[in-house]
Amino acid sequence: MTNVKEMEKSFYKDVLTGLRSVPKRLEPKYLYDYRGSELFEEITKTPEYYPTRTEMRILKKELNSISHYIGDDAALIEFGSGSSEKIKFLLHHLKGIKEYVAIDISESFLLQSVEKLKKEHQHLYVHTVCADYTVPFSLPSLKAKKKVLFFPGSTIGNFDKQERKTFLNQMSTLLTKGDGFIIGVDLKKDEKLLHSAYNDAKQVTRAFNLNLLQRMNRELLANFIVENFEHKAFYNHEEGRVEMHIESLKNQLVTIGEEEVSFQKGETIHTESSYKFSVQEFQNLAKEANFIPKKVWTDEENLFSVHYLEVKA
Ligand code: AVI
Repeated sequence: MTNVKEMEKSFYKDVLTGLRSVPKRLEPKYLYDYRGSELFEEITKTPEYYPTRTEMRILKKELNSISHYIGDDAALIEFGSGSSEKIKFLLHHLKGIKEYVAIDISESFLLQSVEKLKKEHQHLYVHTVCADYTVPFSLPSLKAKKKVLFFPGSTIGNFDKQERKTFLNQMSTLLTKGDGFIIGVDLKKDEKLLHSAYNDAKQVTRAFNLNLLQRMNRELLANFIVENFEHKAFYNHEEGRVEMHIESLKNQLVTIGEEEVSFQKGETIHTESSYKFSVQEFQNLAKEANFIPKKVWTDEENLFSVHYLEVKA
């Protein structure tokens, strides 16, 4: 497991490396400080951002089928949340879940949201793990018969090709034969719909993206003038992904700690990729990582998919 102090130190190192590379880029995990996590929650409530509510609709509609796959004595292990409606809904309705493990990179956000869950589900064993799940970590020892990983929201789409391969392989090593993995995966679709999902009218996604500059100002004593930058998000057809960037509106020099970084007008920092998949594309990836695709649930418009994978051996 990566501890929080190490994560802070590597933030500074990663920022300098990322902003000195060509093109400039920062890892999407840095979008999620406390404020970033709050803003992301807000994005999920905008009318344009269809993934969260569509996934929730699928979970509601397919509850019986999901219950069948989870079984009657399972530990549900969730990556990246603890506060979402999705987990509350599953814990409330699926009596086969006897234990819950919440894993998140943001310690304060994790502890706060899990505290509420504990009060609402007094008979559930609840564990919290503050970890960066993109690097190897281990699970606490669990009582339940079966482990089921839960990775909703299509966060897998924020990993690049190699990262998602590594992630899926790592997930399969956390499991033993017969254990499961429920994963939400956003589907390829009309570009206009994708464009507006990442350019919402209330500009919450813009605030979420630009918060990264404010985070660097807060945590790394940087002096970004936020008004000198703009949010940019578009679908890259060849790559099959929505790209989010922060664009510099002028030539400028920014101080970060004791270092300086220069920006040309129009130059961007690539802050996030959000890959979209076909069902077949994703199932092929899962198979390469020792999983058997057992079931896929989608909505009527084929916007989003939820997969149940079983680990082979
Ligand atoms: C968390 N992740 C799946 C979101 C996405 O759609 O890629 C993050 C996000 N970025 C902008 N809006 C939402």
